[in-house]
Amino acid sequence: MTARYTLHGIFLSGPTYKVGLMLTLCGETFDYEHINLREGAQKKPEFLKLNRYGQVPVLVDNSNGKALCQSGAILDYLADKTGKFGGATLDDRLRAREWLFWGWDRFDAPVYRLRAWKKGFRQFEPAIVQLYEMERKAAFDTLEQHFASGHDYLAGDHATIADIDLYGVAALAHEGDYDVAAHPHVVKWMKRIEALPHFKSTDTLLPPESRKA
Ligand SMILES: N[C@@H](CCC(=O)N[C@@H](CS)C(=O)NCC(=O)O)C(=O)O
Repeated sequence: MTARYTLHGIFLSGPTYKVGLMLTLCGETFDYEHINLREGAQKKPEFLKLNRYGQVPVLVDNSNGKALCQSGAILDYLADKTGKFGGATLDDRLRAREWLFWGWDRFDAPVYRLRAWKKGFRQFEPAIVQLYEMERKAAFDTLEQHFASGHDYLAGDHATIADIDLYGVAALAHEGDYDVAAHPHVVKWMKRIEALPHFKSTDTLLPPESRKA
């Protein structure tokens, strides 16, 4: 039987992990379709019908046929559909979205790109590496400041899509040789997310091949 959701992605992809983590924390089972980026499967016409940008992740909601892309937008959709992690009040929902957009502006790019560089997937000139290193540290400093000023989560008193999204980034920073331990309040927040029911880590959540729920 087809599960309610099908996640198209690749196990090495940070944004695919974010969506998988949201589904898992929401207790949703999902089919998983491995997209072989090395073979360019994401640029094939049949995949472009699902995502015009030719990227993973894509989430298909099999209950209505909708194909969604952009991990932050997918998390927002899932919060709406499941009633979970959307934020308890209007203020929490607004704040969660601010952090989501901040993430893509300041956090995801330097962390993901330095990880890809370290793994040899991408090449950068030394000056670009230096710029990303500065941006990565500045973003972690912003998070540290937030949690050091008495907040347990990014928006309100409970985990929201913002925590799930930015946790998905922070959890991969060490693969770009970043020492997250330099930010003790960020580490405590990460442990809080890891203690949520059904949590799965970056290396256990997604299989290297397709699978049915
Ligand atoms: N902002 C997008 C980023 C997606 C993204 O960068 N996907 C990468 C894998 S991590 C990809 O598909 N790269 C292949 C390509 O661009 O051709 C999201 O959050 O979904």
